[in-house]
Amino acid sequence: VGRRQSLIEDARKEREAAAAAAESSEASEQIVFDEEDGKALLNLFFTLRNSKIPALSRALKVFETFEAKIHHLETRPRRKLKESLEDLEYYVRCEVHLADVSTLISSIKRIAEDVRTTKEVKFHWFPKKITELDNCHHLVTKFDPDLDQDHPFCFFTSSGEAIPRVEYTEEEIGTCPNNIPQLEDVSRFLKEHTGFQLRPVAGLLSARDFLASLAFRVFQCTQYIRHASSPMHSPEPDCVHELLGHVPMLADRTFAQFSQNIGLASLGASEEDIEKLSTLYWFTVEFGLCKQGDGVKAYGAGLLSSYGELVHALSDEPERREFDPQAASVEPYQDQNYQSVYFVSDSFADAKEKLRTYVAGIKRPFSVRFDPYTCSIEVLDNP
Ligand code: HBI
Ligand code: NLE
Ligand code: FE
Repeated sequence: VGRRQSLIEDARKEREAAAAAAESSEASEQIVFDEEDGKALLNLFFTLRNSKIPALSRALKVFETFEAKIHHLETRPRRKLKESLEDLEYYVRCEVHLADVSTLISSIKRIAEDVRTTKEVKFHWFPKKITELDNCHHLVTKFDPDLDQDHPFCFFTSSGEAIPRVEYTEEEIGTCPNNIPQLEDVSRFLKEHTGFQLRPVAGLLSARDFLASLAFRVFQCTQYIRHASSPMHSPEPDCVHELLGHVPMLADRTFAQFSQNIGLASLGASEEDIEKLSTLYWFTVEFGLCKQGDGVKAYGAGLLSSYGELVHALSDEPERREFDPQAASVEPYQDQNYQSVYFVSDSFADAKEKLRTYVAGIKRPFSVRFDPYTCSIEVLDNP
């Protein structure tokens, strides 16, 4: 630990000195991370000084100190740059803890010459075929099966299968007038109109999984219903929210495209971009307002399914701002209470256009295209 500490300290000093000297680094140090386990894959190229000091073993000590797992190590011939340098270049590919990456590089720089690190591209897994949505089912809140033992609510069905019908109790039906529509019937209707289909889900999904399904025009829907004693607001989605809030919007062609575009933008995106996209989703799909004639109307699903918040949103209480994706993507939001800010679009078409511009600014090492014939995602490498 002591040696590691001193390496870290030395590296810090070195970095500061380097910054002070405004040393232009020829090396591109973009390292792409495997966010799942906090490891980075790193490629290093360097040359060692031709001297009596065993430079290679010193270099290897650095990898050892940082517990870097060496996947590959080779020497290769190289044009002699200076007389003092060896005509061999070392290439090391290793796996290292995210937090140690920059210190490891600085440590190698103290021993070796002409250190370069290359752009290694590693991004989050994402579904490329609609059937792979079976992997996108990570719940954020635990669904307690003890609570609803009587109900055959579906946790997940493979796409293509019919959504099981639920027999709601008298009390549940009492939350809304007449009856609760079955997801399977609604899904068939939507499919005919905009190609969207519903999939049953047991609760709140991770934003990444939820958004990924939108890329395939699949909307993951809860099937249970809020308690009849609090019909005006529910902090979590339920089928009142899905059916009164989301479904009408998903039946609109422009809006369906807007939703799919958010989904496509989310595939393989960084954690930070997922966070921004889900905030953007929140202020549009869930709580968006839109101009109509001289007035302002609500279109967000979270407003259409919550009479309480709908009245609040259109009152003088909250702030209403013109929709700007850049601003909306970083605006803090409320998921337990009513919003204090809403964004107003000129029209769906305008919102779709603005989103297109925003999405174009998201950096990914590839681009995606949805192939409607096969319902799959084509991945194109960026040049
Ligand atoms: N999961 N089932 C479900 N329904 C949602 O509306 C939902 C979700 N997970 C995440 C999420 N919404 C929000 O983070 C969006 O902003 C993406
Ligand atoms: N607050 C909404 C409602 O009561 O219907 C649900 C919000 C889901 C994000
Ligand atoms: Fe919702």
